[in-house]
Amino acid sequence: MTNADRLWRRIREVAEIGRTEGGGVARLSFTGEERAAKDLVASYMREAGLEVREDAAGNLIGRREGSEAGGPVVLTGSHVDSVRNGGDFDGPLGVLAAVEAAQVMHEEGTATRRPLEVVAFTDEEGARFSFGMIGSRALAGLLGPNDLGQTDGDGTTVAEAMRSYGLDPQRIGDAARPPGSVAAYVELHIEQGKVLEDAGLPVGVVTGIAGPVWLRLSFEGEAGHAGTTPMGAQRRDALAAAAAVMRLIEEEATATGSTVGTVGLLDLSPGGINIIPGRVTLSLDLRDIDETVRDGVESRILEGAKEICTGRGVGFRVETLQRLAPAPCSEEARAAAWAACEELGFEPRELPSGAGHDGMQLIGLCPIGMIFVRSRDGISHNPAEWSSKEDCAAGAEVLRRTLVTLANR
Ligand code: HGY
Ligand code: MN
Ligand code: MN
Repeated sequence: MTNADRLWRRIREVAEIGRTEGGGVARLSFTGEERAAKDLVASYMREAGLEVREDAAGNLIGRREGSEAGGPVVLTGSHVDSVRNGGDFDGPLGVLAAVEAAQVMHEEGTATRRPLEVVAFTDEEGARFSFGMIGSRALAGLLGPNDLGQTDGDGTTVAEAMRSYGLDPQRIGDAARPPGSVAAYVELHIEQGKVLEDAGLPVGVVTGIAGPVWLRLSFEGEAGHAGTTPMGAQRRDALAAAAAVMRLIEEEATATGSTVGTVGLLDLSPGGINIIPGRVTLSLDLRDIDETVRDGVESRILEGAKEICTGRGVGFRVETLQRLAPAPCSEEARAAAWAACEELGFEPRELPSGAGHDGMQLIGLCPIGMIFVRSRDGISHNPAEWSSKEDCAAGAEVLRRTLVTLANR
């Protein structure tokens, strides 16, 4: 059985790496904080009897051999990078529960037919480059040396950050796993919503992952004197145009009842209390579990934005930063997790994931599964993010039993 105290101690230890003043965590990709967290997790992996290495994308991997030599591996894990002022559980819970599962198998001498690999993926969040899931994209063979030009706020590219971290971006293709080499990927993660809390349940089985589209919207107006420029046609106020588009985003996303639209980043220039904003860029994160619904909302927003900007004499440009299809969890993984919940006396509950996860990148490589742990008040990407020790241990035990089932298929 899962050692709840050991799992909880490790969660607390990792959470102290990159602690922010506000009590959150900041571990951006290819920084010292992500490096320190991976080094600590590597020490836990060795305690769990795993063979530890890092691949060409910086994914930290701990391997446990199966009774059958070779053959496809069952992969499990999550990430240890975070958003800029995130919580203690988003990512590390999945990595540490996977290490715990492997350690219990090691201690109890549980033989599995297939090998098991525990992974801490590089840069799931995309907080530094607005281009996330770098490690899982690379492992799925979706990234080459020419795909690493995205820049962070200081203008550093992914490739440059990799080099400073000791990786060779030219070799990122070496992280790719051959087709057929992975039997399944299963991740434990906090729900980051309120479904399980409202149902009074500690764990849930994920049916699928909503697909995010990330866009950068640019508005080109004309900086001008706030005092001498009359309201109306003479003003080409980029921020006023952007505000009208933000209102449209909220209206169109709300209208479907299932889509979510968020403007998380806003930048304006030149910036001054008495200057009409000349230039604005916004980020748009648009998601739905149904890709057709999501893309319909996207096209209505972009059509409306063009009309708004034309009417205001403001230029409008769109860049797509990432576009991911919703990813369904496999029947096999869902059934294995459902059975594990029943064995443990938890009422099985299925639910979709509004948040994106690394499994979305692996869906072309192998079937995926996800298990959720209850989040207090549904809060995440926030220092107040919290899951109880009991719920974390319950999720880890459901994960372990699910992994054993899939590794003996
Ligand atoms: O953005 C997401 O949904 C995830 O937390 N990376
Ligand atoms: Mn996460
Ligand atoms: Mn997250």
